[in-house]
Amino acid sequence: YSQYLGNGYPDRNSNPHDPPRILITGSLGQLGVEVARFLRGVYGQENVIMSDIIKPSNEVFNEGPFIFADILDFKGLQEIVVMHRIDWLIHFSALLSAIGEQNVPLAIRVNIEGVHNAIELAKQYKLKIFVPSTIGAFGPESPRNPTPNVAVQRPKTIYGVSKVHAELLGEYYFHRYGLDFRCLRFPGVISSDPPGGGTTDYAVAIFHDVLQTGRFECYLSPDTRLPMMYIKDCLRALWEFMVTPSAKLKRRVYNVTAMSFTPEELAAEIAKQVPEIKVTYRPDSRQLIADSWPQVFDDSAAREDWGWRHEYDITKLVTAMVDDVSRQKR
Ligand code: AKB
Repeated sequence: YSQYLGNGYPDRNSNPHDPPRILITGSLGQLGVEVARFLRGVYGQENVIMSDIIKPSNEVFNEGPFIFADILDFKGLQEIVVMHRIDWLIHFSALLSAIGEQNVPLAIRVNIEGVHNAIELAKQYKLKIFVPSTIGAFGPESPRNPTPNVAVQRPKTIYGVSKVHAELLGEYYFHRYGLDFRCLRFPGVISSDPPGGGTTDYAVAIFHDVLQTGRFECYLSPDTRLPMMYIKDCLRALWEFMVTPSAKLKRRVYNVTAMSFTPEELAAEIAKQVPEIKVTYRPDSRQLIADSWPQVFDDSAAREDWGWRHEYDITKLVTAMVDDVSRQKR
């Protein structure tokens, strides 16, 4: 009857396995597949369980455990944690910045109700929990160049509002219940997997379009500077942060980044490797979002406290992406 006894679940739930058993929610988004591959490489295929409410490709399904999990179904999540003996929860389910504006009620459910469930679940079962935040958790009143770890946060998207909420709720659960909540504010993450519904997505789409057609129409103006990071740096940041002993962390939420560039600068760098590309600019509503976000992200706290170092600058990023996307198209 332990489940009826309030907060205290049996001790065996609080003895994490070695290696940890990890559940990834929303794992078919931009980061999930890559994070699962990375963590399976470290902890073993069977110990990393991908989940989502949509159907995976055969390739993803055959790579390791995949289950259905609806982040809005708390009982279903409890069952998964119990039956799969989960130790870490990596909570990716979220509607991103641009798509969130198109369906605010859904974004509130997925991003806010979803994070309530994830954090409460982690508390009940003593899971270590990672929730990504974003440059989008800042707004026009925040210092934009650079944006320090602690600054005014008045985001103007529902995505940003939900991420500030997640940061604060996670910190609250840490102080109130000792929950091992960890959160990185990521910049735009660039990988060959298609993102969906973000404002920084242009920096991925440009590679696919120019390698296929030689052309790209950018929905941001040429001088829109945003912080960015290559997927390999993102995966390493997440993992290094997760394995840092709690005592070393001076905070639960850290800015991380690798570089900042504008569409024009990225196009110029790509042109060094893919000659005769043509990039045109037609800003749309995503411009307003980008104009309210940090231009340069100050991640010195992550560098000092747990040794964060990026590896990919813009030149290395472009070489890697041209290679990744060309291989995908072959
Ligand atoms: C988005 O553009 O919405 C995301 C992000 C920066 O959080 N990629």
